[in-house]
Amino acid sequence: MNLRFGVIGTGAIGREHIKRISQTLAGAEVVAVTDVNQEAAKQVVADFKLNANVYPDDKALIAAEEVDAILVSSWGPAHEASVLAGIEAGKYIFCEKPLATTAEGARRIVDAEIKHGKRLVQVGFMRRYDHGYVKLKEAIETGAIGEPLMIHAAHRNPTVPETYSTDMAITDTLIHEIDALHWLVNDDYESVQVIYPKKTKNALPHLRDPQLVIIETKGGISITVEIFVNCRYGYDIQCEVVGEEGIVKLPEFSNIVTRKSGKLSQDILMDWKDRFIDAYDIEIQDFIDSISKTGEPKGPTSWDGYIASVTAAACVKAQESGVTETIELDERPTFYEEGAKTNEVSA
Ligand code: NAI
Ligand code: ISE
Repeated sequence: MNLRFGVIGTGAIGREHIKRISQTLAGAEVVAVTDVNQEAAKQVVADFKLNANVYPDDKALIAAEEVDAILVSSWGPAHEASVLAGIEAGKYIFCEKPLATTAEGARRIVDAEIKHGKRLVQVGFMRRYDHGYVKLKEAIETGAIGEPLMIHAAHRNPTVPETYSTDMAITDTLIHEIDALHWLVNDDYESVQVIYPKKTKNALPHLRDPQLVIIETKGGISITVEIFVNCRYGYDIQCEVVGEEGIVKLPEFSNIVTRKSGKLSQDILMDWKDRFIDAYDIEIQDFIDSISKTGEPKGPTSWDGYIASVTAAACVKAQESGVTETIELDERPTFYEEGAKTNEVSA
């Protein structure tokens, strides 16, 4: 039987996910949608010829009997309330990043899920499903480059809207690296510092851009991430892991090579939607298949969402203080250890 999705938030990524669930993936369908902009919700039903009900708000959609799973793709600050209501109703939840905009909010979700006693939530950290990142992790885990010592990463967007603020470089953009990098090297974060290099003339007056984030792990790995959201030339994600015996680096996104007018060239992607298109498909297919096979999602957990929210909060503090800030996590509940199932709420 198909997993029946209700989608909360039919903006940019909500529409992308609705399209992939209804046109590309197997084992699921979209049966309900809602958006504070009701016209946008109705439009998506018409555009993708969905056989879906339009609900006035998230509460009504979550309560609907035909909805097995909710997909939360509203604005970040609205995520926590929808996820908590979804857990309360015992529905499966695929939540776009961030799980919650505060560490306390993410912890409330963790506690609610543990109390429920079964995993319901998967967070949309799609890089864990990207072919390049999976290959990097394999190389690290098989010892191909020896002990990892450093990571150099970059997250560049051609441009951002006027509403994008300096802290969003962390909470909206770096959050992907925050999740992917500790997962890559299987280590915990210790501390963070943020440096502002010379500002680009292409950034609006209110925005510090670029930014350089320096993170130390508990195991002693030094990580530098450049965030540059007005780089103009393209959407560019770079990641290089330097080990004791060698280096591994993310592959460039494959594209045809053109020889013309005395030039050898290759197009660079301009949009995040294209760079991770396969990873988005795979993460949601995994959510659907895991629930069908085991009754639980097995992708990035609420605990991963909590780690990201705590780390993002420390990074924002470091942006403001200009000094090194520590990253302090609660102890990982046994509920989120591989294979563990318990409904004990950890302190
Ligand atoms: P968007 O602004 O295009 O769409 C958000 C939609 O949610 C809007 O239509 C808005 O009216 C609606 N909305 C806001 N609050 C709502 C509420 N309480 N109930 C129902 N609808 C509500 O934003 P976009 O780019 O689609 O981002 C949505 C979320 O997805 C964000 O959390 C963002 O960080 C995340 N995202 C993740 C990406 C990824 O690579 N994994 C890429 C882009 C966005
Ligand atoms: C956007 O919200 C995303 O999540 C994209 O994946 C990211 O690359 C971009 O910087 C964010 O604004």
